[in-house]
Amino acid sequence: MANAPLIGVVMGSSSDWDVMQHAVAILKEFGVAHEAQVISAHRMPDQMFAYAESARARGVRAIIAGAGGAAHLPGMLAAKTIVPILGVPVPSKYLRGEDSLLSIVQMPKGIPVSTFAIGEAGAANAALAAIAILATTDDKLAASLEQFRVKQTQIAVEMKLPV
Ligand code: RP5
Repeated sequence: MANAPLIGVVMGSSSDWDVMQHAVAILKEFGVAHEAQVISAHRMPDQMFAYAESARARGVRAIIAGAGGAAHLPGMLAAKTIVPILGVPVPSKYLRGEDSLLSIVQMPKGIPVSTFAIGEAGAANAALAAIAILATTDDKLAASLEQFRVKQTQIAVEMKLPV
């Protein structure tokens, strides 16, 4: 059970991977046990419900869900589980992800989905937020997150301009 996934990363299509890999990269960097798979809300509704219904009992503490277009995956997962859902709007072909963003962020009252920026930054930040959730009860992970911030600050402080 030591390697049972604490964070689930799901996406509506393999075409979302270019964006969602940035969430997985952060989870790997912090050594957080995770799983990643395609679950399409409209093409795999039964599997989507089964995933959401079993997540909490399997020990999953947060689910990062990315989708594009009429992006109902995060909201429908949230409808079926109390495990926190972190929604990532994936850029879409015609509306550049503004459709994805609005689909995910505009949840009606009662079923929350935490919504992140469109694209790569959103995927990475969703993973950092998932880690922050785990860090509330994991001091080692909290220290790693603090260290990540320190390193990031150092990089910004050392930035040089070509002038
Ligand atoms: C959504 O439709 C997926 O999340 C993806 O962003 C988008 C396009 O899917 P594909 O046609 O590339 O499979 O369900």
